[in-house]
Amino acid sequence: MSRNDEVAALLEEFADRLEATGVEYKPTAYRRAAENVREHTAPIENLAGEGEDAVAEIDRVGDAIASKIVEYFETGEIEELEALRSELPADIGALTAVEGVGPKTVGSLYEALGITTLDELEEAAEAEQIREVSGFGAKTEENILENIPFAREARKRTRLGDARPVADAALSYLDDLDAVASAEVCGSIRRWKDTIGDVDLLVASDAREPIVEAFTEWPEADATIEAGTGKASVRASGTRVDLRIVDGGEFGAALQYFTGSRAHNVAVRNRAIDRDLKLNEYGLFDVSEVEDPDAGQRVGERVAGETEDGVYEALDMEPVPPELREDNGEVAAAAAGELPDLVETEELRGDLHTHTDWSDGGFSIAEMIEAAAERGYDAHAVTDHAAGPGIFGNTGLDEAEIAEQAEAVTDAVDAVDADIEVFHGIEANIDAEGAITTDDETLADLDIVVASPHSALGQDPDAATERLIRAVEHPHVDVLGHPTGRIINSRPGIAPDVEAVVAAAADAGTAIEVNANPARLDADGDTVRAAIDAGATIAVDTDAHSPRELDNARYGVHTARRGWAETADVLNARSSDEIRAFLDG
Ligand code: DGT
Ligand code: CA
Ligand code: CA
Ligand code: ZN
Repeated sequence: MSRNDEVAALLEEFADRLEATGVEYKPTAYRRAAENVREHTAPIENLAGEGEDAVAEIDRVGDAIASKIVEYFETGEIEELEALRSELPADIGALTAVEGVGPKTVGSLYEALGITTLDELEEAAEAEQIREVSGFGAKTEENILENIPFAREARKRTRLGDARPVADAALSYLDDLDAVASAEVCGSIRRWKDTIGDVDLLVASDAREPIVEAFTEWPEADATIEAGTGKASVRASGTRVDLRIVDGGEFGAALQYFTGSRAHNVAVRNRAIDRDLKLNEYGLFDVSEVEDPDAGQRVGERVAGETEDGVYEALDMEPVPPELREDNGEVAAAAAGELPDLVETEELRGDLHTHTDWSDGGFSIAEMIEAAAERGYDAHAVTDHAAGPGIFGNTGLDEAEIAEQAEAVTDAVDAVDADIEVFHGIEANIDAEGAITTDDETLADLDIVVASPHSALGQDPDAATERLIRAVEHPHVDVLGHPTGRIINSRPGIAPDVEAVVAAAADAGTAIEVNANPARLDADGDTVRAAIDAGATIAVDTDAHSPRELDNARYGVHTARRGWAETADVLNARSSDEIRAFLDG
């Protein structure tokens, strides 16, 4: 979130709280100001640094609001907002997300029943207390109760694995329309962020109306949110899908702009300004001979805009892969011609973490090997769950069962008779103290040991750090599986000191897994980057429980790319001989 977004959200909260206490007119002024702060292209923190007058230059931001914004940057809070918060200590954002509950309702329900959270709102509605409050009735109470689950869901961002298929389907639908010259996904989807606010699509065409019409008639759309001349939004599978239509000559500039992130765009735009160029969603313009570059969107001489690569090249930069566009050093690297040569999905040569029906998978060893061979993989590891903490019932294998499975794997390899190297391993458990809960002798006989935390996922960060360091230093552990145990939108997992863990992993020659299951994406991009900087190896594995889940590999690869992973950093992008050498080492 940029600081502009952050301040806009604060102003919106301010508006809601004023409204909840019965103030008139002022809330509207705060909401308008919020909108303009969000849209403003200059970073608000810079303006605030220059003082109130600079902030008040933003449209619809008056002196009073400007002084509050400056106060926020100087002191870290806004006194008047803090007063409003203590006067009405309710989570107004969560409560107003319930359809039919506005700021005024929040105020009344706090006053009458002391409601501050969604849970309390639900309890009160279930106890039929709300219908007793003046101005409310049984019908209102029923509506509130009905809408709470949706509000809970809607406040979450959509997982990449849920949104990406929607984006792919929308894109292929648009691509098939005659009027569409080119189409691309943009926004956070194109950057492969692990969660998505909404899906953004961009189309080049000179026939806008038929495209908007066709888009709103897309069979997979559940509802049209809005339809204008150059843009439209629909809802599909619970996600908002935004479409923008531009002229072919401006497609590259628009693609660059709407891919974001905002922070990356600010950095690139500043580079343009340094070169007497003006960059916006319409193109890159030479404004060195122009008196007022802000006189219009397309002033100056167009130097790029048809293709995105052309925009970067005209700024003396290598084109920046979307996954890197987070303003984390990629602009300087691109300018120096030093961008990493990122790993690609097609370069994976095997999967080193998969399950079968010997533990909680749904398919036989042979079926999983066949599926891997069909994908063209050279290597495949069978790593069912070992019994231990966090593994439900008797799904996990004990030492005797692991020995038995070794023979079954040999038999399956003979039966399948495919040109693929199969490793027999286990997904062992790291207990709360960092011990591996399978016997050493058993681990020593295996080709590969993936060790993962499955229990005590609420432990404190120091304990988690010690735990993972001990696990990666275990002599038989080859790969640290899903390091935090997070489930996106559901549980945060442990929060170890990442630098310390990856340094230990690098020293011990233990690979860090990017678990490609879209509910996990664990390690995340930041951890991958720290791991590579520390000299550790990355394994991109699907943790597949079925042949179909082997297709999740792309989510893992793009997450690794967000961590600047090159082909050479990734264990399973190597030949099966090299993988074996790593595992034996
Ligand atoms: P999301 O949807 O929350 O996961 O994140 P994004 O990055 O997809 O953001 P979104 O959908 O609001 O806008 C898509 C991109 O368009 C964003 O990454 C940058 C660009 N963009 C949109 N509105 C603005 C704006 O007001 N200022 C700037 N600088 N960029 C914008
Ligand atoms: Ca978006
Ligand atoms: Ca959007
Ligand atoms: Zn697993």
